[in-house]
Amino acid sequence: MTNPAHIEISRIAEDIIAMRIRGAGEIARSAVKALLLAAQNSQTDNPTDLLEEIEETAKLMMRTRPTAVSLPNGIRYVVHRARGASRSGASFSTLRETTVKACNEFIENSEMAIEKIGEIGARRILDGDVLMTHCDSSAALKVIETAWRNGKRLKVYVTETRPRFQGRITAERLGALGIPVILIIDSAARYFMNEVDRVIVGADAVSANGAVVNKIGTSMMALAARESRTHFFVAAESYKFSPETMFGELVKIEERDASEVIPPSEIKYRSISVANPSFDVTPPEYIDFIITERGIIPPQAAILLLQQVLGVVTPEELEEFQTYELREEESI
Ligand code: RUB
Repeated sequence: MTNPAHIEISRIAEDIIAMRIRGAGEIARSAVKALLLAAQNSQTDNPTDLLEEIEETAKLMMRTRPTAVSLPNGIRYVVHRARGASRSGASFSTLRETTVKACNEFIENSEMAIEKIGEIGARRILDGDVLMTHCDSSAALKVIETAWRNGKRLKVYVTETRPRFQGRITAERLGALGIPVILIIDSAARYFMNEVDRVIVGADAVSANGAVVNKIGTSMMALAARESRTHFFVAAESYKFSPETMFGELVKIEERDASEVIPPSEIKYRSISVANPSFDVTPPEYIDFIITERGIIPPQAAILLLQQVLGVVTPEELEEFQTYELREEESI
């Protein structure tokens, strides 16, 4: 690789894999940033070669982490436009401009979406609320932060989120704003649930039936919330909704390395193995509503959001939307 941008692009891919870049929204923005780097720093002057470089970068990003649907959605947002320009005979500079514009648009829209979710979601948080959250979600935190900045007094239970302890990041972020935080172990969620008014979490993917894929442990928290009649909210930008699930595909749940759970040297017997799924699925009936940048929807309306926002209504249109085989087995 002679182009210095390629080094930066590989670094982004490695950082996503190693979770130095993490959280569904940030993963998508970083992958799109890689496409931006590829377009801006291309050393060719030929539109066909440029499109190839963009698609190669897209494929590299698609191989990083499988669950966050924001990643393929963000990549498609850009590649779809680049391909369209290329099909209509765009010159090198037009193709580059179109791609750069699409990348910037996606990144800006996604940042604006989080702000909007904060604004909308904060209206559903009441003064004096006791909240609970899991993992580290920018969208969920924005709701809490906005409510707090609007003068609502809050207390937030934050689960540490084994095995990677993203809950510590959340505790730090909320703590830095002066919000009272109680850091608890994951298995203490039910113990405290009766005290909690609202649980708010983020999402890596929302399927067409309104099921939410989020950090492992979310569904257990939803179960405990339902049992104690505690509201359960999800904060998710519309680019986390999965068009593939409209046509029967399942969201792939990432299985991470066993060493995240226990060092292999500490496993004494060969009959012991470790399972480390990184996400789980919360069924729609456990979710009160999903806060999107377009408004609050019941989870059952996920299908409508997919149809309206993404304009995907038939398998043929999905194929067009997919733009190319990004989801081939070896890439995820
Ligand atoms: C992060 C996680 C977050 C969602 C939403 O998992 O499950 O709740 O990605 O985050 P990981 P955001 O740490 O494995 O990436 O709202 O920031 O997109």
